[in-house]
Amino acid sequence: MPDGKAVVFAFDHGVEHGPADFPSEHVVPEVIIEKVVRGGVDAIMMLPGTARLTYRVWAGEVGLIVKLTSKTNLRPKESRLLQSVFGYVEDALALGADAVAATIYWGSPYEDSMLERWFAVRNAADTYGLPCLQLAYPRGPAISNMYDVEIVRYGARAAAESGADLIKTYYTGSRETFAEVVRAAGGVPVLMSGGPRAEKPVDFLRSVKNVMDAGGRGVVVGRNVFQHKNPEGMVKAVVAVVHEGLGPEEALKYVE
Ligand code: FBP
Repeated sequence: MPDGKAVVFAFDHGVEHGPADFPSEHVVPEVIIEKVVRGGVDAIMMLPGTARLTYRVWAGEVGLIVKLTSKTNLRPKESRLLQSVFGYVEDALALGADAVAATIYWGSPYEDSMLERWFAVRNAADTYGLPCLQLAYPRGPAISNMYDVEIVRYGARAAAESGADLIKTYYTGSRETFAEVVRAAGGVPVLMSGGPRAEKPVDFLRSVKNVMDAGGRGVVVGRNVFQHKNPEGMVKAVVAVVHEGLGPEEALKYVE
């Protein structure tokens, strides 16, 4: 976006968590996508298959970030620490993507395989001049608290040093700690990953505001939007905080 900030709708949960993640009115992908487009998201991040399925409702309306890795929760627990290939940079290009994305679980026993995949994506994307978003998620047997600032900033730094153009990572719980994450990323824009739905929307908006005040560049949000009864309003509220600098309480007017 011209102001260097972004609100991205994350929509890979049908694979990552399964359809049970969606309230029944949002199980059909086009229904929720129409709502977030109306709400004014800047872009949607989804798998190539989902982008193909829903082309009709987003094409020409919002940006597209094609996510090229994923995993299901149907796998045995230990192999959920690996993201598999879900498509190629050429698929993203054919879909008219503005960027591509891939996850690395930093600290996973499969870190090495995910790095191979990351660099395959990174190199192909370079050929076509596509930016690469890294979902830099610290996760693995040696990590007891994946939201700890030391851990999150380590992941963000590793993302920056592995060539990410944009980093998506966990909120560390406060403006001060998230500022440390932003600093460790050394100038690569950092976006907050939404996380499980907050009981009160204002709490989520507060986190977004803290991220922005810490120097973050926006948010990639899924559940806090599609599990809300008013997804369009939630998107409007997040957009107001990210792009207009509204306070969380003030932005709530869009949700109520
Ligand atoms: P949310 O805003 O719903 O947290 O979405 C962000 C995201 O990274 C999705 O892209 C992904 O499907 C999900 O979180 C993965 O969540 P987890 O691995 O923590 O269960």
